[in-house]
Amino acid sequence: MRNLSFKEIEKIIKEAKKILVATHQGPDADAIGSLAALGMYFAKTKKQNYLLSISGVPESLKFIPGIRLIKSKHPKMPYDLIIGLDYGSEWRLGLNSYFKKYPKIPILIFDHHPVADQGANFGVIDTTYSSTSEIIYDYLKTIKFKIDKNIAYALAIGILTDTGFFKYTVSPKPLEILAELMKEFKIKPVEIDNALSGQVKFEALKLSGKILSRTKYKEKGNFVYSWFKRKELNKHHLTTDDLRGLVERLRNLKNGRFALLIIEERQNRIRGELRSRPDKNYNVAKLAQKFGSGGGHKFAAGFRCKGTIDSVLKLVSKYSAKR
Ligand SMILES: [Mn+2]
Repeated sequence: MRNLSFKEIEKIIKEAKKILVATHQGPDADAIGSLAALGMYFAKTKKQNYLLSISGVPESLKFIPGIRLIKSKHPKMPYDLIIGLDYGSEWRLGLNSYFKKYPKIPILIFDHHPVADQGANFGVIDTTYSSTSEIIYDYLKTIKFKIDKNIAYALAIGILTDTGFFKYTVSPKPLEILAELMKEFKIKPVEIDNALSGQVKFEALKLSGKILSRTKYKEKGNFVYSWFKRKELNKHHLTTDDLRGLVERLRNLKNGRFALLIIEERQNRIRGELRSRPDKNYNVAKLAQKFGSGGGHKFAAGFRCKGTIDSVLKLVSKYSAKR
């Protein structure tokens, strides 16, 4: 993996005739925001492109401009260049069979996750960025591309959500960028907050209450946790997207060094969500990595594995007990 300047990246993009842009499975607002923004940039510069989010666009993110350009199926033909966004590990792009079919396509990356197994040839991997959307903003600014209101809006959503509306950032830079977008394009963070957080379904709120009432403190490992099963969601016609923010409620607890939410996706299939905070200073990304398919950031990470709610709980307390 070769780190490139934005000028070098501009050249690579210019030289590619057609570009496949992909973001990670189970996309969040930064993944979709940066993907949509690049798509709108390519539309304006008349660059042939294919925008891919293998898990589609979650219902809650369908207000982001440009999402109608995003597809959820592998393209049928080879591209000159693949751009990977925000993905941390290669498998999270969901492109394995495409990579096998076309192994020679170079991969350009824009990512603010730590260097891991991204499998990229070149690009930007830089954890000092708050979000991939902030990297894209910097890129477009550096190459002097004039962004429009829709691109500004998509990037603002990524920056706002990945910084938790500036709660997680130690750098003033994302805040300065947002201030610029607000001045120039009349972007309103409160509108974005309402669109993201103000659409909770009645049944989702009630089920969240039930799940939160199961919360326990685990002494071995010193953490708090709760759990739910996909079946419970199905019963109320809900998706995991309807319950987002739940693990943040656990993180807000005074107790424990970190919070764990265990989700039984189907029999013998578990997803874990992990959160910590700067004042608790526990690196959940390192913990998630012990599960092989896990990864993320220092204070927000996740993993998938085989097992039951109980067996995963035991593993997490074992991994976190010895430091
Ligand atoms: Mn991100």
